Amino acid sequence: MRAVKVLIANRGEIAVRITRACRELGYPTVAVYSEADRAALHVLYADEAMPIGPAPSRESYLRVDNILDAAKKTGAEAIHPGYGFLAENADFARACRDAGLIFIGPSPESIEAMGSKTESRRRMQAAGVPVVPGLTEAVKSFEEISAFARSAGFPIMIKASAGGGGKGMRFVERDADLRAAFERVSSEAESFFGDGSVYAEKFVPSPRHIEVQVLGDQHGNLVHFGERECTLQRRHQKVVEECPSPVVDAELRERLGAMAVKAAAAVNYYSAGTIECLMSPGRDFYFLEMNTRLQVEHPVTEMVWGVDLVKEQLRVARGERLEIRQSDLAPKGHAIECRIYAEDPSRNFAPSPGLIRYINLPQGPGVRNENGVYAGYTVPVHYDPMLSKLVCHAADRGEAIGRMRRALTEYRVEGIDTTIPFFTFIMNHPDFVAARFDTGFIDSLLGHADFARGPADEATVDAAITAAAIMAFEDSQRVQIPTDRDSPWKRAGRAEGVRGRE
Ligand code: MV4
Repeated sequence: MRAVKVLIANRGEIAVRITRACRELGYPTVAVYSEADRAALHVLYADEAMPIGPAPSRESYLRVDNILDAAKKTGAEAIHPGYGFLAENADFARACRDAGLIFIGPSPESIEAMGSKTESRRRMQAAGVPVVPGLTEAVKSFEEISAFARSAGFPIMIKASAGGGGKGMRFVERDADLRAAFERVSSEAESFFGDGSVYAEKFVPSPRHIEVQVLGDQHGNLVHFGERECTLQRRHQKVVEECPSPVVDAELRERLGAMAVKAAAAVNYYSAGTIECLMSPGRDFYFLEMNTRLQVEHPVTEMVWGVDLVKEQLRVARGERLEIRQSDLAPKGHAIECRIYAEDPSRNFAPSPGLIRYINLPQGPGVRNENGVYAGYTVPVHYDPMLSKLVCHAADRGEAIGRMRRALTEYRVEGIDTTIPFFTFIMNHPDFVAARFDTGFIDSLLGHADFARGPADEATVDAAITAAAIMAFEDSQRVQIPTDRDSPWKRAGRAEGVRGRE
């Protein structure tokens, strides 16, 4: 098929990642950038680059008119939205289509169907996909929520119909808290999403977040690439993802995959997408929501299942039929991803923007960096502070953890703080190694559990204790490099210490 010029309507590591896939297919690329991103890696890497506005996202990366104008000026024929920004904006997908451009993602209709939590729950229920027990229509009054709580029993979750990813939701444990929670979620939903409608679900205790990768073409063919374990989250932000899940066996994987394909088929899905589920400790799983885009954590699936999801997106966007058959697919090994953020874990993950004076990325067998920065680059304050993703793949989970520990020791960033020490701490935490965790694990470690209560200073104290633990652990791992100024005895002792660790 002839090459098409692709405009990547995103920034950072994912823009670089998409540019790579385009380059491998021989497609010319156009980067777009805000004034703050003039020297960003994705701009340097693309074949062409177009400015789309001032630093604030709402004046640049969210400006549909500026992005379409850049496509027109450069003769781009396709647009890849990446994730975040406009990736799940049905109006943007429609505007691309109306401008005669290929939107590298699903149809606007699929995006819309899955954009409303109540609509998606209704569609899933009709398709025979298990949903979290609860309402499938937005309530019209407090009395409806109260009636639901009485019939279902506490605890419940009140959620915004237009919400997702943890925004606009409240855990309610008792009747006395119900009205306040209902009013809070409604007003937050109105201000966040411009839609104050809410519904309720039965609370699923100690859940795991298990998500299933699907890929469809425009001819009704759909396959799945198994599950990802995304339970390790901090304040609803995924921090460590892995594939496969340590609690899913081949039989459960087959059931999860069948459910995901059925869910995607129910909205005539094509391109890459992810079905998010809650899984109870008893391994019951329930549809939570569908992400109608490529996900941040897609590389762990790619490394285990041997697929390039972005290339597949580019192919199906042009109308090509899937050549992959489900029977050809099987997972191999285990992959773990750590999201490297410009944040200081010893200061409660305070953002740490600024000039990267030096960076050394880990290498070696089974190590993949999805990186969006370089030495000399200044991390801007305007955007999500994720710098890159470190992904390690090995034959099994134990070896993948060991490889991640080794890779993290090689990872050096000078000039700003990063979350690297936090991952060293996690990779050595006995509960992580034993896969003994649920969605509250990280927040409880740091005292921010969504359902925990207690004064803020308790959380700060916990954060300080955790930071001290991270730093103490890091010191214990630090190799003492002998220096000429040291006495020969001290040098000998240190050298012995290093040898002793081998
Ligand atoms: C839930 C739940 C328990 N029961 N719904 C959080 C973000 C959004 N994806 C939905 N979330 C949850 N919904 C019911 N009925 C627990 C969570 C939840 C969670 C889910 C997945 C991963 C991390 C989480 C952290 C806190 C709460």
